[in-house]
Amino acid sequence: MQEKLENILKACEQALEKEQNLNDLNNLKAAYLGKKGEIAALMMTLKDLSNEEKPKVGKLINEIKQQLEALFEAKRNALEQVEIEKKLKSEAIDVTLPGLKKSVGSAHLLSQIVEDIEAFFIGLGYEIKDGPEVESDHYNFEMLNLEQGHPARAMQDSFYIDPNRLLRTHTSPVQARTMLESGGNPIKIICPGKVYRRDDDDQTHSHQFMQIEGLVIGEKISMANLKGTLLAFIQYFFGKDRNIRLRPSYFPFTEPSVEVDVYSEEGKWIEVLGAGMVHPNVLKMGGYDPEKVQGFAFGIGVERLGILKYHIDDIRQFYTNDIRFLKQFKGGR
Ligand code: FA5
Repeated sequence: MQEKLENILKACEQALEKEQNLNDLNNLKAAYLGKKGEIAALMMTLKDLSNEEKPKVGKLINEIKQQLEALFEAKRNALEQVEIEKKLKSEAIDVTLPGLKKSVGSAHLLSQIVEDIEAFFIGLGYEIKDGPEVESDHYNFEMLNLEQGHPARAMQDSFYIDPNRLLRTHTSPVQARTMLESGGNPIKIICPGKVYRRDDDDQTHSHQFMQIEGLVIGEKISMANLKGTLLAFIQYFFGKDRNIRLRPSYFPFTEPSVEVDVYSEEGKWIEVLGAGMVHPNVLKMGGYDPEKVQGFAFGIGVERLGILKYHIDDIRQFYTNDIRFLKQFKGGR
């Protein structure tokens, strides 16, 4: 028996030496130490031995069993170590390699301009408002004194979605929405947003552009307030030396109406916005008594201001996403 056991031990040692793989090691362990393994088989033979021999042989088998267990444990540790080292090697990072440069984006020039303008008006106590870009004919035109068939509707060629809905042609519908919301209280808001017109695209026209609407309603509001506000705004935006010119104009929702030009560095007057005193009909439809309160409103063309300030040659530069153009204005956020 002693010899048999030593042979098993030797055979196992040899088999273990060749073993390189943890899975196979488990199979080998089962063959020696498992329920149906060699040691278990020897244990089964104990019952055939005499009472005298039984404890001796039993002890011997147990000793070999313990040795075998120690051998398997040692081999398993060794193989695991090898595996860890392999993994460490394959996952090693060469920290001396040059890193990948991440390019950081920045706010689009139009967003920078809008934020700049918002900052000015917030400073004067205005609130920022929002309105839908898909607007009803009712708010885009009718509430602004432009009933169906009004000839001035032709001034703003529109993209209709169905007979009652269109992409708003200006931010002015927010005037009407805000008046109805405000329940007759004073108003001081601006509303920046996208607007859409069926204009042919050229250097100064785009079918999609941005406006910033302004609306102030209260007691004793006059044209002088409008002019003072716009002059302060233009001088904030362009610098103190700039002047503005108010030309009489026509909008159905303001009376009187003006078009505002800025004196450009090239020595020309350039139109940047439309404005006027809110028409009594518009005040009435919005729930205000034109005998008691007055208001002024304006609609700034954001791209036109940007073109003037940053000497941009073509309005389409704002929308074609040429990275060489955009990179020139990374100064903002
Ligand atoms: C209006 O849209 C009026 N709602 C403005 C207004 C508001 C008047 C409140 C009175 C009271 P107008 O169509 O002129 O007006 O447009 C206003 C500004 O938007 C223009 O001065 C111009 O700067 C800009 N604009 C107009 N059409 C285009 C276009 N196709 N592309 C780029 N900018 C444009």
